[in-house]
Amino acid sequence: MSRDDRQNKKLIGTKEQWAREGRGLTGQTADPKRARLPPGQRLVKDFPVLDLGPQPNMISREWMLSTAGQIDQPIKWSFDDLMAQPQVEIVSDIHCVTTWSRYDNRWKGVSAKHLLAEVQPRENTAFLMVRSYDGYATNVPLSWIDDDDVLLAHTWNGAPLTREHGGPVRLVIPKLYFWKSAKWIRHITFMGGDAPGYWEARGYHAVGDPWKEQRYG
Ligand SMILES: Nc1nc2c(c(=O)[nH]1)N[C@H]1C(S)=C(S)[C@@H](COP(=O)(O)O)O[C@H]1N2
Ligand SMILES: [Mo]
Repeated sequence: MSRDDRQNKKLIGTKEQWAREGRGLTGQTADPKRARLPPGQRLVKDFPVLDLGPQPNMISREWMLSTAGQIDQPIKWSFDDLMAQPQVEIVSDIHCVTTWSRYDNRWKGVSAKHLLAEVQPRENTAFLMVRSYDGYATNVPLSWIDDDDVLLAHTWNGAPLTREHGGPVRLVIPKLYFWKSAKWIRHITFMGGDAPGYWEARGYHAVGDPWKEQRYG
């Protein structure tokens, strides 16, 4: 195993340990309309990189997003297809379960509302499983995706999203802990029932609302 592999394994092991210990929990909740910084979080100015280690080196020409499951109109978008959709710009905050938060990130991309309008989820859709090119997966309730600030983002602070932060395209769900914001997004399955993703199978919360401190469980 390489030095990088050993370090990645250590980081994943540490996060699993945190879930067992309930690390970071203050036992408090807050009202997002009144408290910009959720309980137990601290503000950072840099932009930390967190993932499982292997970062797909994908040029936009090779990128594809597909959808399946409980929808009437599955889509398959290339990067050009994505750029041909209506584009929006959203400034939002990041809250990572490892307790760092970063304010005022300017994302540009296609809104999740637009994607939902295109694929037309069926009545019984309740959860999405989002899958990535590095093998990562995370589950998100449809109600949290169906929000004006949720984006398929290709640009951060005026520049193309870098590889380490999930470029060419990542999901951004500002009102949930950042592990729900899948980098290098590849596929979305619309599901009637819930199922755990990578971290959810390792003790992390199915929803992950930072103001309710839904870190684990
Ligand atoms: N594909 C993929 N997406 C991912 C991850 C990952 O390992 N693979 N890690 C998640 C976690 S735990 C966090 S905190 C954020 C980190 O995003 P950043 O590296 O841009 O800060 O990405 C999330 N999305
Ligand atoms: Mo994270």
